[in-house]
Amino acid sequence: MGADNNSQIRQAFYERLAEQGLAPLWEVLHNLVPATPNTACGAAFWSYREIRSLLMEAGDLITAHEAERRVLVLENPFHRGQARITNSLYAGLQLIRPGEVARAHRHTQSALRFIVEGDGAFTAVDGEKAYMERGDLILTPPWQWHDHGCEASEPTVWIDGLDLPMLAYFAAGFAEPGSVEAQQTSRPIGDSRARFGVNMAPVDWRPSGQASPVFHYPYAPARDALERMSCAEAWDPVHGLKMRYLNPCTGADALPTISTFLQMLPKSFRGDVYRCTDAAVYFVVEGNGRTKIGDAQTLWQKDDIFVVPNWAEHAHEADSDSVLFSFSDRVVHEKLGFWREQRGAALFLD
Ligand code: GTQ
Repeated sequence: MGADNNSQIRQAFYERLAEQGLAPLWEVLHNLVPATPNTACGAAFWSYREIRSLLMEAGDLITAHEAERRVLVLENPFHRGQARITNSLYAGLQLIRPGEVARAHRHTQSALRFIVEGDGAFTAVDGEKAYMERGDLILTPPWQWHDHGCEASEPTVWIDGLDLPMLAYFAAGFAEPGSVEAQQTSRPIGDSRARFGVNMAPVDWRPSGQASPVFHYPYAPARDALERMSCAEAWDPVHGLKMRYLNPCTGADALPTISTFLQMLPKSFRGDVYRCTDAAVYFVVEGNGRTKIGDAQTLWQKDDIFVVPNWAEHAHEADSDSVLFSFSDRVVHEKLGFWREQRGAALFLD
């Protein structure tokens, strides 16, 4: 009776506080300062094989011109209606049909493209075109003009990864439409790679800005690097062989807000349990297997997309030689000093 009375008095007090723009911290303290990360993000999975026809249908319903970007957003069911795949990142599948152009624009958000199918589409970034093939990674650093087009006879599909929710959180997004559909190129194809992509840089050049001056990371040399490394059989018990795409001129992550990775898991790999503070989006470039996430497991095969949430205990297993591309906001956690990881088979017993 006394307790009820007390709670009624408190409630009345809270209402008077609210009128003054005040709230009692003690009611929410443990949610605000949780012992371990609290995330709305949950595990999610898309079978490319199952959703491809919907993307092609979108191609019949709307032109790239009308849509500006013809994209099906990969919306995490745990973030329904929020156009995000994790707390901080957006992802989508973009379709460009032969002859189409997705018009030039620029924004302060960083973007990556990872090519799923089609050879012969291009992205132009700040005056330089790159032709894209399956498995290539293309970066659009903040505030750089970019347009996409397809000169091939087959449609091209890629995964878009952007830091849209992050910039929305900071309310720091700016965008500007281009004055033309496709930008004029001012440098030949391969120019940035020639200048910055072979472990050299022009003699008096100094980095300005944080993004990599190389914006096209082709699959073939990355795949070859993993293949060569695999000969040493120094597999990491959690990650197999996992490489991070870097800005070759600074050694930092290739984008200022999104980390990007390519990893190889050999046939029969059974990874140790692991968790880390960044939630990651995975794309299966090659192979098949499963990722155990908490008590559940995600079965994956070539072209599938899945999410491992923040601080979720997980372990990768491969049934055939597999290559996974992934991206996350790890670089931000690291820069700000709160990235954490934990390894070990005991984790699931917590
Ligand atoms: O290609 O610039 O999926 O601005 C979402 C927003 C792609 C792009 C998206 C964008 C883009």
